[in-house]
Amino acid sequence: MSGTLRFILGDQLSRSLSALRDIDPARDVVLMVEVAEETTYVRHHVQKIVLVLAAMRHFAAALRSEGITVDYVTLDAAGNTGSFDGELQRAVARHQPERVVLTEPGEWRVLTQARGWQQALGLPLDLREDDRFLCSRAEFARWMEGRRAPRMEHFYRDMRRKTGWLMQGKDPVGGEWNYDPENRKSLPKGLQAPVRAGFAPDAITQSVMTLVAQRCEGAFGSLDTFAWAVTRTDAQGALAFFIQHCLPQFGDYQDAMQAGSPWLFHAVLSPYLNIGLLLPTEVCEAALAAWQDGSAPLNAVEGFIRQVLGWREYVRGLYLTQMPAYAQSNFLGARRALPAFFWTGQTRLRCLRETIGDTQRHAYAHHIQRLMITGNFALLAGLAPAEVEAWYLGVYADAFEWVELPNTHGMALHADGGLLGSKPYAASGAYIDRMSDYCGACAYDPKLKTGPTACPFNYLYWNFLAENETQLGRNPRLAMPYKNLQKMTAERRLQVQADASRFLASLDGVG
Ligand code: DLZ
Ligand code: SF4
Repeated sequence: MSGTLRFILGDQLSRSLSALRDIDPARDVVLMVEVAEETTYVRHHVQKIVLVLAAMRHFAAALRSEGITVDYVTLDAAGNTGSFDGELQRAVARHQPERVVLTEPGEWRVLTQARGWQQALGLPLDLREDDRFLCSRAEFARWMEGRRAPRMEHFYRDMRRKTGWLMQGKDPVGGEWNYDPENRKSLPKGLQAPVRAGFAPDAITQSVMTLVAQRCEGAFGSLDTFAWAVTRTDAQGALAFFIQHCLPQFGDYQDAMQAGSPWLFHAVLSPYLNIGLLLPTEVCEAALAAWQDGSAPLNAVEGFIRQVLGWREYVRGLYLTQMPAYAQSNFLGARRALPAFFWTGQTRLRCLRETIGDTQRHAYAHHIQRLMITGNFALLAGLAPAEVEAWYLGVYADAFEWVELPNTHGMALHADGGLLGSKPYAASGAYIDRMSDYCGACAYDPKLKTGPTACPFNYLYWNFLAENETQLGRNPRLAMPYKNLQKMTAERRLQVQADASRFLASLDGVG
């Protein structure tokens, strides 16, 4: 072959991808490979594996229907070496291309591998920027220059100015940049979230399900509830559903939690954005159009735009500029092993049982469940960041390290010492009781502060503050809780410590 080998990874399923832009169907070959290494580098949810592989197969079919030659290696293909390195080597031997083109992998682990491919293959490698993001790598690096305490809110405002989204001249529409204070309502009794039908697996997806069930025995979670979109058309359907049925109330109930309802009014578009079936610009433009035609209020649309234009771009920028050192920090010195119930869901703490149950059933939990239930628990219990991060990276359909790591390591665990968030998101049972319906049917009582039936989040919260006083005591955003800790009687402090020690010591046994 005298053309180019274009290697497309499982989260690069966009027709506008930089590696496909100048394709010559007469001379070039697209390479896509299903490899065991990508399914096992962390223990994955079985639905995440199926989502990626089924979407890859559908994307390959769409390229072929355009007349593009796709060399597609399935997980069970004879001779499959099980790794990107091995499969690229084999494909180069098969096709003898002039060069290889690849869009930069999103995960540091794979980017590092890719940087070695030119030498390993003895061929020119054109490693192109992933320009599906709204802020380029260089633009973010420039934005970071000279900032000692970078903050998402400042970045977000600059991105609003750059795109002109929700702007009136130099000012934000409505007078505020951020409507978060309006977005913290608990769910009124009787309010029903929209029913999501999901997408029934077609023959291609079903064959992936059979293959994955056979080959990925150690994977987590259930497969019989698989209902993800695996094509761009269906992902666009999911976007339309969100805009019409969920966006109007998305803002109001963004922080609310309800047993058995991981979706509520959330977009649930992150898996599609993160594997490339949808692009950030189109989802933002759809939300803006809903605001313009009056079908969704400003607090909802601004909240959504902030997630995609602000937060998503910001965490990626931080990841790219801070790796690989970022993953190594452990500001609070947290060392406890991940309790087994993160994998089984078997715990008496109902909020955790429900959140982990949602995760098992759907490879999804919404961001407040991830931050304020599992994340908050991991923070308060002092779980080792690397173990918690591997869990989040594996179990969520939308988790790729560039987005998962800053959210877990930085925002949830404060392991980066405050680079991402200015304070740890620590909360006691009162917050969970206010924002959810979990506590009513729990074995523990959120109103009790100490003793065997007290909500563990209550004493773990004070124990966490006491144990981390050296690191956190001077944080101005924690001034109030530390003042309250100081006011606590010695007797109460001892009780908190005793309750916390008993609970933590028995984590795997009693939970
Ligand atoms: C997540 C995933 C899985 C489970 N399997 C594959 C695969 O077999 N082939 C592939 O190209 N990509 C897969 N992926 C997505 C990759 O892990 C993802 O592209 C890289 O981590 C990005 O750096
Ligand atoms: Fe969770 Fe505590 Fe409420 Fe139980 S009482 S659901 S452990 S917050």
